[in-house]
Amino acid sequence: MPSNPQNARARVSELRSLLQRASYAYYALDAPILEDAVYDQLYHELLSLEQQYPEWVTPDSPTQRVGEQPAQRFESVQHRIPLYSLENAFSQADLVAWDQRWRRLVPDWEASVGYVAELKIDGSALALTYEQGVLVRGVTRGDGALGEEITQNVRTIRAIPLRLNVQHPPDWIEVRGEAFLGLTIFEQINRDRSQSGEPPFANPRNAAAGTLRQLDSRIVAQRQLDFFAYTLHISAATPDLTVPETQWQALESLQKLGFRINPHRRLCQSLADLEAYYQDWALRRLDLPYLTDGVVVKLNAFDLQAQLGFTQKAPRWAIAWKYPPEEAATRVLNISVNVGRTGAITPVAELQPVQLAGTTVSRATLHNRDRIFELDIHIGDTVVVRKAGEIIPEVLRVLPELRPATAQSFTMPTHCPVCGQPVVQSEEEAVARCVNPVCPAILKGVLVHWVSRDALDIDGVGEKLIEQLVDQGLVRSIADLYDLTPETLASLERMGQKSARNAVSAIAASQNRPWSRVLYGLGIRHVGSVTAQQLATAFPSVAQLAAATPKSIADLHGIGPEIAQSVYDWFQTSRHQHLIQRLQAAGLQLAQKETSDKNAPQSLAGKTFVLTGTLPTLKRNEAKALIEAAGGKVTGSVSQKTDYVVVGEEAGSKLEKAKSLSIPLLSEADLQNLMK
Ligand code: 0OW
Repeated sequence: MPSNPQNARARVSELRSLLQRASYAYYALDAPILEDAVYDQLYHELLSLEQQYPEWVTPDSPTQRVGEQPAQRFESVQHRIPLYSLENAFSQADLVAWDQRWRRLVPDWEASVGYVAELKIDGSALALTYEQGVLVRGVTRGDGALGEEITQNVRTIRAIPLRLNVQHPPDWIEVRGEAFLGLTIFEQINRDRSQSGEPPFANPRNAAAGTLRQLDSRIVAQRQLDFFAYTLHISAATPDLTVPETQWQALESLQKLGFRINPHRRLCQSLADLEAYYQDWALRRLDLPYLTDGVVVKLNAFDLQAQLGFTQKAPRWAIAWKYPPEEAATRVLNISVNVGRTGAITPVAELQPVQLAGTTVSRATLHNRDRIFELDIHIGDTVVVRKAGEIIPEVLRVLPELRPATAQSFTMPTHCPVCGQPVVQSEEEAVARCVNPVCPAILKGVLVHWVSRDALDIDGVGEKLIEQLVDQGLVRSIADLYDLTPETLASLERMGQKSARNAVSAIAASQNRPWSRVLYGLGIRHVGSVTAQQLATAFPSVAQLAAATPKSIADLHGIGPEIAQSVYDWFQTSRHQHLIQRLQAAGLQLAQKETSDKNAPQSLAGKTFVLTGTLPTLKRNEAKALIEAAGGKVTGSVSQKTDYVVVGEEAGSKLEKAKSLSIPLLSEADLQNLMK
């Protein structure tokens, strides 16, 4: 840590430029120059220097990404250049028709024409403005003419540079691209949302759009939005940057400026090339870590684009060649209601099983009463269901012309179907809830959450066993799990002596799970696994957290007032206080253990790992934590930069990829040896 202000000043600008270069390498070049742990260490050094000398903070400092105060609302702003949408093609014939259409408009265009093919990212479009190289505004697409100014949310997206990566930036530049959520983080967000009783997002596109419009940028920061740039408007050339004359050059300039562009683009010389690209990616795209829904075809030459111009809604020189969405029609056999862990009562359509996106779909959530009303869905109706990627199937629409005379309308129950208590229909949310704290359905949900992988991770205690334990009154709270004996369990259906003993020992073993897992397992509303980790670090024991005020919790980085109030209220409830005492008596970890990881040998420093399949003893996130504690890095996809692939049972396409790139394979035991 530098001693005097001069050295400190030099250190601050040195750190800033290194962190900026590291972000550029990581996001724009996909070629990291710093390990995450080193980046974080330097980041925190800069943060503490800026806290020491606040007058030195500049808006483009990497520490200035998350705003502290939620916005009240977003301003509407006019796009300087309309943010057009795209005309759609659904077949090769449509593509040919588009090609003939634009050619008729420029009959004297003799030059050979290049097309740029880009994967169509299924996210939410954004327009970014930079002045003198610094990000000054981020705006949603809106209706194409008017968008919402969401700069403070855009700043939290790590793939979007706060400062352009060139010495001589243009006075003004506008960059457009797609903000999106990767499939892994999307599923984690939905797991967290259903744990905290919020309805899941139907697909990553809605999740991205919804996140961008979040008023609290701390929540946006937790969602880890990503971004691919694809359009560049520039005021004038600079010593670093010529004005691009083609889309291909524009993409290369965007990368040079520090933006992430999709690596799977292809320069095509004919419709046959485009067809080949479209077919190449029809299946390969399903292995990508993000959703795509087509191919965007653009005429490469900007002078040709200028000649063709735009229709009312879209450019004449581009088209979106869509992949057929996974849709199918099927019958609604029944509509039942599911009472979730937090009492949320959600209608579910029981369907005639149908094949969709490679899986058999027999249920689809109907979300809530409003959705039922919108769809006007009846029992017996034929509906169209859709599954984009591995996302939960959704009912798109009813086919009323196929409604049978025997169709029955559905109304939400006024009393909980499980415990009979009246249902509370909150007005601000569309969700109906059972509020009976000892409703068996809620208790089952609480227990399923407690034994789940990211909570206490208790193998051998699944939903079926929990159903029996609750229905037979053997378990009335989480703590009762720790009083179960093998004899009690062996008397239940499908439970032999051996599985009874295994279940009891698995329950006992969960006493060693860390405090953060216990906190997450308690199922406090709005406390997902990430928030639980933060709270457990800031309040290393249950006593400290139980004594905390809403303000001291809300002051934590990234924790909003809503989460803080929910945590505070939970600990005020006597039933919860009693539960904590019983869990303490049962030997659960209600305080942070001193981890030895701090001085774990950095035996894996600089090595990148990919995990695939189910490992014999380590859970996925435990293996990840061990590798990172030893200085290694874990990524989601196999590439040239992967040093090792750790292979478990039922390893998938990542194993094939590793073999094709002849990347060394490790078993869990090999990994443990490597770390010694
Ligand atoms: N989603 C995409 C994508 C893309 C723009 C340029 C002018 C009109 C469309 O991956 N790769 N390229 C473009 O080019 N647009 C895209 O998405 C559009 C933007 C607005 C609606 C779609 O999301």
